[in-house]
Amino acid sequence: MKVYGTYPSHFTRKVRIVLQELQIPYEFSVLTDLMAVQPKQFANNPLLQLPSLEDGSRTLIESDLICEYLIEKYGRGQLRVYPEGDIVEHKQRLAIMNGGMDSGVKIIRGQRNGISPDYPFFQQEQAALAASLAWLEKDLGQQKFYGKTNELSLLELNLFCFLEWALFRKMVPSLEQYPNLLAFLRYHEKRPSFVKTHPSITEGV
Ligand SMILES: N[C@@H](CCC(=O)N[C@@H](CS)C(=O)NCC(=O)O)C(=O)O
Repeated sequence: MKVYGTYPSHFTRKVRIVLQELQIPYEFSVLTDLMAVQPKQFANNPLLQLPSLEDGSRTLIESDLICEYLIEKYGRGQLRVYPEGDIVEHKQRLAIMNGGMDSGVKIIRGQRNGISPDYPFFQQEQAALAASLAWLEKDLGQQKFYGKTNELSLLELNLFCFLEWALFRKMVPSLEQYPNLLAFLRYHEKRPSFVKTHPSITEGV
């Protein structure tokens, strides 16, 4: 099993957490030229994005699809894709988390390319990121899990990766204005698979 990505990438981190949780050994190949324009420089991802996963003869892109594939193929019930409950509501949550993370990626790509953050484009992305956090804050309430059985699913994992990345990349100065999200982060932050994959750690798997 081989994962292509970068250490700070929140999308890559989701896959690394699932692999840790399922105790699947893997090789981590770090992509270094993020300005490259050939799919082959992104492990053949035609969208020039990361992560991607190689499992035998199969290559997959899209972090959620990869996580879902791993959980369904290797999970033996340890992790859930979605919690029990209303699947439409869960998919909407996931879309808002991913949308906020995408806004963050656009902002970082602008910075990397030396484009002024004063452009309305980036201000809109920043506003979308903040609005996604506000939506998630209200939706989560005081829950620490989205399902009643307190099992880790793709939703908690996504939210956690989004929040720690937003702080790490200084997309938000703190989570003080989002007390529910802050409490959620504090509740989960000692989980070994989360600790081992913090975006500041740039070695190991
Ligand atoms: N929907 C994709 C999004 C992947 C994505 O945007 N990845 C970022 C890294 S976190 C990326 O490839 N950015 C290109 C870059 O940084 O140049 C997924 O879930 O895998």
